[in-house]
Amino acid sequence: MTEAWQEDASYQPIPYPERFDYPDAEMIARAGAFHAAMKKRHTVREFSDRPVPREVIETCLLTAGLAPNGANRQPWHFAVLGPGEKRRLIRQKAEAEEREFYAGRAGREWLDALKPLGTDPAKPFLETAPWLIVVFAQRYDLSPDGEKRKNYYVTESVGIACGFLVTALHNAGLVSLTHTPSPMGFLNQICGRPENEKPLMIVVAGHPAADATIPKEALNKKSLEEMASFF
Ligand code: IYR
Repeated sequence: MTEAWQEDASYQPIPYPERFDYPDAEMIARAGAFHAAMKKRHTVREFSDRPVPREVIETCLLTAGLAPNGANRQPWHFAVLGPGEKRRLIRQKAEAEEREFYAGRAGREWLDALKPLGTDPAKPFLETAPWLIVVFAQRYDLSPDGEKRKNYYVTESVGIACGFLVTALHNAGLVSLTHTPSPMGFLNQICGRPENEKPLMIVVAGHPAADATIPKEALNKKSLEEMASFF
């Protein structure tokens, strides 16, 4: 007997559009070349105000939108802000939260963990960098008549999209910072986003300041033995 889940007209398989079939040696070389390229990616906290064409950001967002995701619901929204008044407000609100966080709300253990990164409540990059991308996760869809439709694996999906975005920005020659003021509910109001969307992070994008630094700690990466096991 055919069960309902075995057959559905909405399922229309098409041939896999692209075959690579690289020889093993070429795969190994390509994997190594990509690792070397990604090893040059570093989170930066000091941004230049040098402008970046909007088209670069648009294309990187299209790349983010290619991320694998739950039931292909693509449960993300990117609110993109160039310099302006909204950015001043975001900085004000974020720094107010961060001052409390660093003054003790985080707790001793968390603050100790952050010491090697040298972070503090000052977030000038929220105004300096040419672009802020506020990433929202759509916990459910809302139809115009207010009906809710559930989304799936929302945090995982949007997290992967952020990974694609950060990788695409790096590939374009830009630097980024994934910034997470906490709590960040104020972002809904400033970006005019509905209640079904939860801000997940701000991706700050641009060029590094001339005197930009990275914490030495950032070079401390786990070895393969430390982070993987093969069976
Ligand atoms: N959101 C704070 C604190 C912070 C937390 C973690 I975990 C970091 O990896 C970095 C910073 C801030 O932006 O300063």
